[in-house]
Amino acid sequence: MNELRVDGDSLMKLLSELAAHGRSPSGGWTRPALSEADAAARRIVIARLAALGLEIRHDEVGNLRARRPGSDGAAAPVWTGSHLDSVPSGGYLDGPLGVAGAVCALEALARAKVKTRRAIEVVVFVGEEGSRFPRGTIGSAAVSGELSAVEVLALRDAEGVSFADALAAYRDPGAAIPARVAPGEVHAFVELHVEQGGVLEANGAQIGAVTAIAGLVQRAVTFTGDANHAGATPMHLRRDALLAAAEWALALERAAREVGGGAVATVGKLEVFPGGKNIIPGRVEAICDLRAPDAAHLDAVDARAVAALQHGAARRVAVSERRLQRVEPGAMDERVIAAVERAAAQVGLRSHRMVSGAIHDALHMAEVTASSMIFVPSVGGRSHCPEEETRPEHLTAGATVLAHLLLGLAG
Ligand code: HGY
Ligand code: MN
Ligand code: MN
Repeated sequence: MNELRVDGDSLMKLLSELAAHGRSPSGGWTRPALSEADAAARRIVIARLAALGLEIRHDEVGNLRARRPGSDGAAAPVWTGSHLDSVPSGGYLDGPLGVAGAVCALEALARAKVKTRRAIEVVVFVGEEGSRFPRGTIGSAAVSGELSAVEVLALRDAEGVSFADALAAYRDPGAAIPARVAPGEVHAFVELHVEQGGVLEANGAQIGAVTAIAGLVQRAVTFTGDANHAGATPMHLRRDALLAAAEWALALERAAREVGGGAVATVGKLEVFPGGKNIIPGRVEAICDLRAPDAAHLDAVDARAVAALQHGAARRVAVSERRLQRVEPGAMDERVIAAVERAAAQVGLRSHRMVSGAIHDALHMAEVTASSMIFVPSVGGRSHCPEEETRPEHLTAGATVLAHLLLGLAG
């Protein structure tokens, strides 16, 4: 059914409508989970899906669940979707492409007058980025059961606002359905997403078929020294919290390079207190983000990160740390990976099998159903920054592959 094609203009128009919410004065997009910008973008998606006649529901943690019925009501549905929340000053495609692509893929199925045997559900997962609340992939972790709804609703942001109170921003009408999905309740899951790296560009491929997703550990560390006068305190008397943190960050870089196997380490968030230009830093709050494609390398880089905290002692700086999150790496399902490759071939596109270094909701969905992802190339391999971009023809190609894949999986 080669006439099954997504309308590229409609996809770009929907992406720009979503991008109108959450523009950041510092450039890019800042759309925290459950913020008014997040809720506004979600209402646009609801309107488009309702116009297609889908049954619109929401679950107890705020995941949106829009259902296109199939001819066999007893058959487990196929799910597709992604997230709308962003990192601070991020891009406009990370998340929204998977949501807008799903909307446009279902519009293409409707235009082609396709009735599938299985229902298809479009899911907008809440709080994937972990930028507002202490952890990420919140909505999909509630679906897989890694988090209970009670645990999610009790999460608090930096201002002390509970997830439960923030959820009111969505103003979802009616009763919520349970978030937890048991294995077998969903036939398959597929997420369309920008690659966020440079592998597809380097291989000249338009479509990525994701075989596995890296795991992650995030730790919050506090370095406590002495705030003191920058001019009157001799170097040998200092307990400089920032220098201890700096040595730790450099030790993390060494650890990732030496552990290898695709391990990476980042200190993306670091705050200096009291923060005066003429005060020796008394306290530093830092968060590290460690990733690896398999548990052994993730354990190795995490162990090195914890061991490197002893740098503080050499400077008489006290160090305390707590783990914020650990997400296990996960393999995607061969049946769905092959279906991605078939769908790409159906529309004449070259696909490339690859591992995702970024975390996605598909990682939790893989715990309850056969899952994989469709990647499209990121220009210059850039993401989580205002420069995030993908060529329109690749965006449309990815959504068209999704339409063919959904038709194939839903039967
Ligand atoms: O951090 C990640 O990999 C994803 O963007 N949340
Ligand atoms: Mn992201
Ligand atoms: Mn994402």
